[in-house]
Amino acid sequence: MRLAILSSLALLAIAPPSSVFAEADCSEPLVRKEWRTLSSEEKQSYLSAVQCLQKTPGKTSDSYPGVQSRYDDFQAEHIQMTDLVHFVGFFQPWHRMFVAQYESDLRSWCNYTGAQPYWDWSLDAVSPEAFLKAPVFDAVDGFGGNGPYVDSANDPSVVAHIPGKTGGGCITDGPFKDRKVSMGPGKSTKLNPHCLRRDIAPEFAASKLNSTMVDWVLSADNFLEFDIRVQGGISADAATYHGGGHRGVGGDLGEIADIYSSPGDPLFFMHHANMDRLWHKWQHLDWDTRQSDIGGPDTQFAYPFDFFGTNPSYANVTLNYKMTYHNLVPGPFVKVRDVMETQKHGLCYTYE
Ligand SMILES: *[C@@H]1O[C@H](CO)[C@@H](O)[C@H](O)[C@H]1NC(C)=O
Ligand SMILES: *[C@@H]1O[C@H](CO)[C@@H](O)[C@H](O)[C@H]1NC(C)=O
Ligand SMILES: *[C@@H]1O[C@H](CO)[C@@H](O)[C@H](O)[C@H]1NC(C)=O
Ligand SMILES: [Cu+2]
Repeated sequence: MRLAILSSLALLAIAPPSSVFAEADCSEPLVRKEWRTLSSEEKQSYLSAVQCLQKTPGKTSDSYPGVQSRYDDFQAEHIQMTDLVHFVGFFQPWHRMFVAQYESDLRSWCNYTGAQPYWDWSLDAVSPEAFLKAPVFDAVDGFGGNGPYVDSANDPSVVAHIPGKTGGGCITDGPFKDRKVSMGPGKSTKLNPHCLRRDIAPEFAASKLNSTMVDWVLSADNFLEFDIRVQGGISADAATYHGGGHRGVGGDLGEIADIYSSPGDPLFFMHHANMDRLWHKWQHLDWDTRQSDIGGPDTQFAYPFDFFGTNPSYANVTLNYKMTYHNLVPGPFVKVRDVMETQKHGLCYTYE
């Protein structure tokens, strides 16, 4: 990021005054593509880069004892920040930068030359059967599939029981089959090596991730309304597409369903890239207005109409709100204003 910003300043200094800042800043944006449109070779190079990041030394093990790799820096920072960055107005800006840093690290530390792909789950959520066959779950050209069925109906550790869950055990195939997830479940950043579990809930996914849901979310006419639709409620019933992706794949027991430790499943970044694509799409339906439309509370659950039955004091998030990433992202903070556009201020990507 710093390098990109510095080089863009250098470019500005020599560019004619009439040049458009966005072009000087980012003339060749990375083009993020849907997983199934990538060639087998492109899929393999992405999956290898993720595995490489999981072997690259981390930077934050002094703060988070469970960190074993650069990949783990992301999981740890998410665990640490969960209660500050979900059900707040900067939920989407925070995750936009989080995914962009991941993409940047895959490229700079692991020689990955592509963009972060995304998973358009609405293409698979056409039926429960189709969802189970989603290309992202492929054992060779994907992230592997479900775990074996584990009955969790009476498991007290389950936060929300997801109807129709079909798995719950350790994944049995794919490139992450033998990987030990370093931290989680839950809030702990202590080292707790464990297998990656998935607990796919195909009916739930088909009802929360289908194109009707996407169209409804995209039809919101201001950011606050859009964001509330994206984030949904806490219960399984009240989930929308954010919770639908996490719990449609993670069910009762999967890592990705854990609001804290979910980045332990590499599909987290595929899901969040798609959510970022939909925010980008929503913004560009009315770019003049929406490039600067932001809102919602800076404090978890503090929605004005008492959406979640709580009533903490709060301020509304503005473009000047400073988001924290500790040492994950360069610099002491990132302003919301700097991530409103995906081709400015060091961000440099778009969506196909
Ligand atoms: C990346 O490429 C450089 C130059 O070819 C090489 O020295 C380095 O080992 C590669 N790194 C990884 C993680 O593959
Ligand atoms: C599609 O999503 C909508 C909104 O969540 C839901 O009401 C509907 O039942 C879903 N359709 C199917 C076939 O699951
Ligand atoms: C935050 O914004 C909402 C919606 O515009 C408004 O109703 C509310 O009064 C604002 N809250 C504060 C603390 O400014
Ligand atoms: Cu999150």
